[in-house]
Amino acid sequence: MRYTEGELRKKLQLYFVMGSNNCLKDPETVLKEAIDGGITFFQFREKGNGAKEGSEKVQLAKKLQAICKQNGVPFIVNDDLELALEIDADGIHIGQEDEDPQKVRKMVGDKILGVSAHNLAEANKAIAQGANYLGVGPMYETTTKKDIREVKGPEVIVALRENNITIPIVGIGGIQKGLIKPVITAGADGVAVISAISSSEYPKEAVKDLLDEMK
Ligand code: TZP
Ligand code: MG
Repeated sequence: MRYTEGELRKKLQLYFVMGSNNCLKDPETVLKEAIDGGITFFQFREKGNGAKEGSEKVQLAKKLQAICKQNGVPFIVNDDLELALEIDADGIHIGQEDEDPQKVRKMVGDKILGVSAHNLAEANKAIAQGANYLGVGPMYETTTKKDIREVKGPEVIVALRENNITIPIVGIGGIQKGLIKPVITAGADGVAVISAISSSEYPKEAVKDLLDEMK
């Protein structure tokens, strides 16, 4: 990996996940404002209704990647291994229904590999297969992703930590202003959010509010 585990832990503090259809405004503007507010990690997740495909998706990815690069924010691609390799992203994030992490690890070399996990068995398997961090959720109810698993709350992170899962963890799903503390207290290194930032009229202020809660 291009970061030490300790460095990655810090970078994962406020992880903004976004695609064009999550945004109220132009995605580049949203990302720039979110970076001004202080996000520490970014995932390009272009999927669902009206999501860009083919060359349009690649073009948008490149624009957002350039913004991240200028600002020292790691740029991760959701699912799309081909895209992650083509544009030389900093990493890739995959879910349980996606490609096998072991295969992805072989393809991406020392890039950051994030894997979604919902329980101890999935977490242990992901780690054995080369995950650098885990996305654990859904923490709370959300309407942003339709095919979500049962909401288990921050307790699932407590259970992972009690069972010797020590790699970096971010909580995800329904995390909004006022809901961050329980996720961090449970043992997460950070939180991953979509709508708390992307659906705000003022992404910069939204980010600052979220960061304030981590103090
Ligand atoms: N994975 C689990 S829940 C979720 C993803 C991508 C959606 C998170 O979106 P929001 O708006 O932060 O609830
Ligand atoms: Mg996926």
